[in-house]
Amino acid sequence: GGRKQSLIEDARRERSGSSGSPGPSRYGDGFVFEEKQGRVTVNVLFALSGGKNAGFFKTGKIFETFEAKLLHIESRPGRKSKNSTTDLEFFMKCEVHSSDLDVFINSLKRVADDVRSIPEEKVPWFPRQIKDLDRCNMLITKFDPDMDQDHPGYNDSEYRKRRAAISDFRHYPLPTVEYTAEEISTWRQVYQQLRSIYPSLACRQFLDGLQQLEKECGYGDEQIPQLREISAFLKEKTGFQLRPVAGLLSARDFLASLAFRVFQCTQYIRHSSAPMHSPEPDCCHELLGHIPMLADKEFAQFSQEIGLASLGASDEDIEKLSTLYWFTVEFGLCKQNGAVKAYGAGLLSSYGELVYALSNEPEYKPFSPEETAVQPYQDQTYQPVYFVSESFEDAKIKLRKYSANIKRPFAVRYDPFTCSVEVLDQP
Ligand code: HBI
Ligand code: NLE
Ligand code: FE
Repeated sequence: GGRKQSLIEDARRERSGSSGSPGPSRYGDGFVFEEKQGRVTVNVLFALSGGKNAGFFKTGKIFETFEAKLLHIESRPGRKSKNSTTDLEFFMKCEVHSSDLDVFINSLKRVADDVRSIPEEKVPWFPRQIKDLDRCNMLITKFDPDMDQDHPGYNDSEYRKRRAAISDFRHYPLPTVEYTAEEISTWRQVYQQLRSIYPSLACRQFLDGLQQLEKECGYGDEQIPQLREISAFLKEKTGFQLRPVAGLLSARDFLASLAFRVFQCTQYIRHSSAPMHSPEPDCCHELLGHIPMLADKEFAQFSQEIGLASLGASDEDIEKLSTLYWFTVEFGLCKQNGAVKAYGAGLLSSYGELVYALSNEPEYKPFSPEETAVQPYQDQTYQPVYFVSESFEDAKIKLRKYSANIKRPFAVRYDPFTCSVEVLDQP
């Protein structure tokens, strides 16, 4: 369009003499940007000092003009400026046409301060030690009761306040929550309903785990078990430990923690009006769906391997890995003694979906990682399709093989003595 053309001409005039050569672009600080189908991904940082924050919208105009595809946006307080108003700094990750990169950055320089552009790193950051998991805290808020109008707690401000309070852990790492009578009654309903159908619908490994938890960890319909106790139990069984989290985590952060045998667990409970299905993870989902499986040695090993495979993987591979995780660990079905049983946590924590998944309504497909990894999935309500594996072991073996084959320019090895990940250059 005309506006873009005039910006390009302005920038050309300013940039005396340099050629606007297309292709991988070299910008200012000597970075080389990787080009993919004529586009580059770039991290742009800039500040708007001294009360110029509204200038943010001018920068927005530039993003629009250059048809930049925004991938991420963040702001943070910057340094104090002379007139002592705190500046804001912005960080935007975006994709632009490679041939526009220089002009795009120069245009931003005209409306913002301290503009820097850094090429997207080839290998995304990933945790190397358990303590790095403090940085694996990217929450996805789309199903929060504050954001999602379909959430059963959307119009219940008391519920929302309580959910936030439970997720506000100042007494880190594993807070004890005093659940209210209403919360315990929701738990009881969920527990009793599910418990009665588990024997006929859940896989053997799950039933074994649950039985141990009932015997050794206070599982039952009278109280909501506490994370601290369950974490100690799991640590002895399989070396897994729990970490409190405030809601649905990004797939990358969630999977990364599995590499360290850390399971990120929500602690609030679903809304009392919808005990049979929750759109977001809650303590029923974690404690009933996931924990019994994590008490199984082989399943724990397998979960850690998925986690290790995810470290530093490309966005595309993370997407595939999390889709596979979705249709196995969350919603997987397997054959056992000639019958189809559930082993997925999202099924084992939802009475509504567990009954539905094992009725003759939904479509079944045989589990095959290559196919399953690209199946679009439904995260608002019940799945239209489930993948059935020949056995629980078969799903594990196939998924393991798939994860081990994800291509990365390096290899990782977990050191159980230091609980850290070693990164080895691939020959
Ligand atoms: N976050 N808190 C939390 N709990 C989960 O079970 C969970 C998550 N984020 C992603 C996720 N599960 C998976 O379904 C995959 O997207 C990896
Ligand atoms: N739908 C599940 C449940 O009701 O327990 C939660 C799924 C979380 C991914
Ligand atoms: Fe889950």
